[in-house]
Amino acid sequence: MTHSYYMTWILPSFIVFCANRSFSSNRFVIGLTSKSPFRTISSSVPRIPLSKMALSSCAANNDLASVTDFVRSVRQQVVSTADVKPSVLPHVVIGNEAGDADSILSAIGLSYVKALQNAVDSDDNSKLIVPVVSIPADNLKFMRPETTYLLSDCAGMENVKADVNDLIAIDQQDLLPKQATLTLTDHNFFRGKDGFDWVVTEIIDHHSDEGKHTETCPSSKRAIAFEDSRALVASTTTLVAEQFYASAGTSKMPPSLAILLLGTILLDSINMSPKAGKGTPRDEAAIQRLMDDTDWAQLTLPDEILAIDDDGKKGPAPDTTKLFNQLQNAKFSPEFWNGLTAEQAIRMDFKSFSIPAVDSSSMSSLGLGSILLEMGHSFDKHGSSLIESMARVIEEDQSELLGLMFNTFGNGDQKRRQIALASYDKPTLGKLIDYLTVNTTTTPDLQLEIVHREDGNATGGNGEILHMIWLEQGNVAASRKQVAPILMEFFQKHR
Ligand SMILES: [Mn+2]
Repeated sequence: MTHSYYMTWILPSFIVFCANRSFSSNRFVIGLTSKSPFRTISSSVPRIPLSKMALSSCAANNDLASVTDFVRSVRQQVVSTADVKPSVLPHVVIGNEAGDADSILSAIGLSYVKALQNAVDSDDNSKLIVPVVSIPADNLKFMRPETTYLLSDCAGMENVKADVNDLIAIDQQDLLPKQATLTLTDHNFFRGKDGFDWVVTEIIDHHSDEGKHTETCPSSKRAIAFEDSRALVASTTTLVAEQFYASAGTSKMPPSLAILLLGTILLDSINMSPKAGKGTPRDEAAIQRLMDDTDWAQLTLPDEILAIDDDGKKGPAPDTTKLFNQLQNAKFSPEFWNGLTAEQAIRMDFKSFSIPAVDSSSMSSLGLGSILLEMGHSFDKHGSSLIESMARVIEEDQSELLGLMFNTFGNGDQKRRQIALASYDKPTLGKLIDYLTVNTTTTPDLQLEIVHREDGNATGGNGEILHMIWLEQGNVAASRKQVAPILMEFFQKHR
């Protein structure tokens, strides 16, 4: 009881006290709603600088000192207030269901930025902001090596792989608020969660806008950096960095947050490789500012990613190429991918999309998984179990189509993409393949070439035959962000 009292009252009060004391004359929050997130970070909105003194005098003792302290205190508050009906609805921030580094770290990063901003905005300091990991807790621990490297090795969240850690994941039902408002990061359509009343009120994303949640999330609250079939930023974490700097004045970003954002932007932009065609000037500007404008000496980074200064000595700052290579190697590690079962590999980075069904009154879905191995190698390695798993996933999800996108790197930034499409509906699959390969008018042209057709004898529970086509994708720059809308368009218009 005393513990609960302390957590529910004293802790928030302390933050309020701290905020009022240190920041009341230094308002640095300009307000999320009052400006376009598409504006560049050199926005001309007048700012009142938050002095470093003010930041450190408060940060020394409260839960906003680092991203790790922040998530720990959020979890403690959630645990201790589980039975208390809040006077203000908690606000959940969550990434997409595939749960890549961008989804998980943009949600954590944006929550922390919002909390930092609220701490100096005395009108709105009572709101509990809860970042939620969008995949099951065990998946993060065991199946996201690049994300756990950033969180534990770089940002100091040491217990990230422990059974009880500081984060809250989507399958930890007891810890999730039953009622909440919601910010979606790295996606813009939340399909809902059984038993939970969550209302989307804000979107921060870089995917094609599916036009959902418009009643509760009007255009002024939709920061969707996607135009003309292209993402305007490679990473949602670039948008998070922009939001921080747009209201921070001269105050520096806590280095524990800076390293999470920096690592994710490097991963998503393929270290700003021009050949990969992902990174944009906004990503470049964010990387520059994170590198130049962070007090790296406050953070102890792993030796293997440290930059070497002019004297040939390792300094406290990260080397962007070393950091990128470390993360990329963790993510694409063949040992890691070869260690997964066929179904784990399919579900590892998986998204499903709603499409109108044949009778056009109901909806069905298409699923798209991303596998970081070569396609032929994957089918050889798993043999029939990969095809059987594909059949099972199609049945479980009641999908019309399952696509597996195989994505590998050769030496340097040599990229290769392949797609395997599978469906029980042979005529529709045939039409789709024609749509994609014969006189195609899709934007962009995926430059697909058929390499193999198979009418698999992986009969599922219903005894039907699974039809499958393997394709080589010549346009190696086109990721799921481009491929998914093309497939959706086919099902909407041409079936
Ligand atoms: Mn993303």
